[in-house]
Amino acid sequence: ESGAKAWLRYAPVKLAAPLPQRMVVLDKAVTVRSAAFELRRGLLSMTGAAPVSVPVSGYVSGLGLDAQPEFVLGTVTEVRKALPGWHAPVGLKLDGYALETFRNHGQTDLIIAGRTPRGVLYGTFALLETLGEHSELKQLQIASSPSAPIRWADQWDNLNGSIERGYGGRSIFFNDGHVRANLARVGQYARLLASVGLNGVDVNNVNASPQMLSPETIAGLGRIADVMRPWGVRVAISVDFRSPETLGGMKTFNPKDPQVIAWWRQKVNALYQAIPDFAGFTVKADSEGQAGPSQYGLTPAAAANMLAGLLRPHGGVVMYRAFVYNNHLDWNDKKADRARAAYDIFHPLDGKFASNVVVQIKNGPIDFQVREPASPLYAGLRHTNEAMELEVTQEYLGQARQTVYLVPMWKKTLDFNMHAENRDTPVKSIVEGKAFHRPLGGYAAVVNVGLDANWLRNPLSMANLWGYGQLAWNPDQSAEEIASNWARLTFGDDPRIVSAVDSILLPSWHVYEDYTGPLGLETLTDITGAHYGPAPQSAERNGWGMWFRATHTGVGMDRTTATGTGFIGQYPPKVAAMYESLKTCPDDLLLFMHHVPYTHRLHDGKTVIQYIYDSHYAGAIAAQKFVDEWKTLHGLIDTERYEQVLGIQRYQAAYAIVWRDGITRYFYKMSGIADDKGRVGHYAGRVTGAQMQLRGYSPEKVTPWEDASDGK
Ligand code: BDP
Repeated sequence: ESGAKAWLRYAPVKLAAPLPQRMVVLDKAVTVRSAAFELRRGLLSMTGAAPVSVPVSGYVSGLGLDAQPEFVLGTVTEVRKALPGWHAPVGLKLDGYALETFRNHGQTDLIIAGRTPRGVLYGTFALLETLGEHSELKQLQIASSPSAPIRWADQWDNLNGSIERGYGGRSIFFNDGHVRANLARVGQYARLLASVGLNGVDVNNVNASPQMLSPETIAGLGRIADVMRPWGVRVAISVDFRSPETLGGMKTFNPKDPQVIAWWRQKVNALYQAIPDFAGFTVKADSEGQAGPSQYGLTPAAAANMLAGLLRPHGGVVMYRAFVYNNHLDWNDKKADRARAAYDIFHPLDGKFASNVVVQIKNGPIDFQVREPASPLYAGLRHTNEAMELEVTQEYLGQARQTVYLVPMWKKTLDFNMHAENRDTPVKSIVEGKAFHRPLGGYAAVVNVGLDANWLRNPLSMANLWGYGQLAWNPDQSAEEIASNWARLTFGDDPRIVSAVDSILLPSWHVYEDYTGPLGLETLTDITGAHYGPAPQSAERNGWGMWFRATHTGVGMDRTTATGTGFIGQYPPKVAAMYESLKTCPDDLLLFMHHVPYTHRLHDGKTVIQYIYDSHYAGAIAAQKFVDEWKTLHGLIDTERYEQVLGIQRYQAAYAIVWRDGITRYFYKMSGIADDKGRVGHYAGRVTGAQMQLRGYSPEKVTPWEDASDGK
């Protein structure tokens, strides 16, 4: 198997009870037609028989359906008309669905009813998933609604076909400066996203090309939208705020300038001509070299509201990214702190954003590191719509070469109680709009699938895309249940398969953290290039601010209000108090919040330096165990995926040692404190390249030194 089908393999099931042989489709909407198509396709594959579509006889005259067991698909309104005895569950939200068995004329019908046509599609996927997981559909009584209206996948695709931080091949949307002629993969991607309830895709890089707004690209975007629409997935694009200048040839891009506004209006109108259900813009401005309103002394609110005003009449939104910071910070300035930036800039603007602006906030205050606290900005905006930005593509987290299941990490942020207004306000309740009664909100995750047959290259990485969709729909699900369901649908429901896959996925985030950057050190990788591999020196002493301030005596960023950057003071009082005190600050974020001596003792009495050594060794051993776990699947799953993952796990096991040695030697050199187990710096039996007899090669000094053996 190539992995192209992902979790939609529809493997044969042994049916516990017969299913209806007929299907009535009560709605002509395109997403309902997709639902009917999917139901037939799924059931044919799983049970060997697809239900026959029967005409909607009798229903028009209000007589109800005939006395045969049937799948009944339609919006709640249509189903009620067809089956007057049926009552829709109360409280279904937009895009929500009901799955119910219903006694009708002595027969049992299976109702798939959506609040909207899109809900019918989600209900159908849910029904097929239930069948795949349990082999039966007895006594269905399910009502389910998404947690929030915005559930997007973002792609950082460039018009030339490359993908920024993409590891699964080239763009499925673009090539050579144009929208691809063949968009078959786009349709398949939309189907995959719909199957987990995702409803929008921003198709291009946040570092956007102005050419996204050229007439030719807009026409191409129209074709993309046509292919995704049957799956209920709307198109959005990222825009470069400087476009009126670069593309429009104007002398300014000032958002207050009437001509600039007129230029954007014309672009928005052209987009809606091509795409009547266009979802909106994502904006990265004043960030990492992208121009923005600050050039004219204006705020993000001024920029966002200008665009929002043009999109509003059409039903579009602006996702304005809070990822705004100065990447030329002064390392010598002890108060400089990148983590503060989003709150410092956006908190004062709370309440100033238009109703169709959503401020899109990365899960942590820095940038998708292996462990970060929840961004304090979540509690810092109470009169502004918010969305959480996550990364499915494993940029800092092993890319497609290492297995890291991210759901437990995301859960940690979603469940984190901000104690805003001294109430229980877990982050998920804020982005969903519940905590502060916001009408709009939700989730956007950078996915970056590519042309590789299996989408993300590492087959196990697909658990992250599945998991993202699951959480965006219902953040209360557990990481364990999400992993097991994914394993069952992706590889097979043999308990040995599920347990082996779980035993790799579930600990993988901690394992990765252990052999990269534990205790809140962040990922300790190279900052200016590929973001891959151990390179702590590269993370420090540059303007990018991913610092952990290691000296010869201690380590960690002092972010306290008492002596540090004051970042901790951005949290509501209860959370701030917890982080501020060494007694209550959790060990796993200790060095994110505090600067301590290497000999500082953690809550269990171990010193910081010894913990850094031990965790790296433990992590590397755990990564090697993944290989053995995976090997238990030999013969239980298809050879193709078995071999592919085996290769990845073997590589990960080896690369974990590269990490272990790079980081432990770095801290040994910095602290001068020996590992009390005598491991660091003593590698019995190891022969480095520089020690070998070299023919045609000569040893070179390497910078940073920790990337090499003995600096050479
Ligand atoms: C960083 C990525 C960079 C993105 C940036 C962003 O390395 O490629 O452009 O985030 O989110 O993590 O804008």
